[in-house]
Amino acid sequence: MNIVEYKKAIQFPLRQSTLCFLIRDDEILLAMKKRGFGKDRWNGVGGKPDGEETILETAIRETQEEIEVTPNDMEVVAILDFYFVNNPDWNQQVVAYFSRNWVGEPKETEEMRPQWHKKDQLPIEAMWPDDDFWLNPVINGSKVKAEFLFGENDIVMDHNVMEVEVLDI
Ligand code: 6U4
Repeated sequence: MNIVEYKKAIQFPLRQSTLCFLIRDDEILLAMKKRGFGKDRWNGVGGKPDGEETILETAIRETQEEIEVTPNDMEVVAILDFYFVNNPDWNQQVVAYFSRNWVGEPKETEEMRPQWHKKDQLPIEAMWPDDDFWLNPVINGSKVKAEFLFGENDIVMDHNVMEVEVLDI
């Protein structure tokens, strides 16, 4: 099974969700997911829209809820389409943001435990396997449009990663 074949058989549009990474100097803020989807993985913070919220409003609210920080600037850095062969309910388009300016200090909540990491020392073995394909180019200044097909145990069965000039949400 590859992405082209899989996409012929599923419902569109994908539901959207968000990821936000705080950036300072040579560090990136990752957060350990303590429960639910993605438990025990380091990731950005984010989730699904509530009601009629825009995707940007969602990204800001989720960051407030999960690490008690309010981002002031949000740059869209990647749009990631995720397909799960065994769990189509998990299929989603993730809009990923970098924020370099925010109010508050990252705090642990019931959902997430935030921690600063050196940009060149990501804990990749404890992150989603797709992160290995797109996060470094984004850290190095690229904007990325990508799609991933996951199989058993979230193994990446197929992927396309494109560096682009402009990202349309
Ligand atoms: P709720 O209902 O809010 O408890 P939650 O368990 O927080 O749900 P959800 O669905 O709101 O999860 O958000 C999923 C989070 O995981 C989003 O921030 C997007 C992120 N995500 C989903 N698939 C991912 C993947 N393959 N790689 C990745 N992040 C992913 O790096």
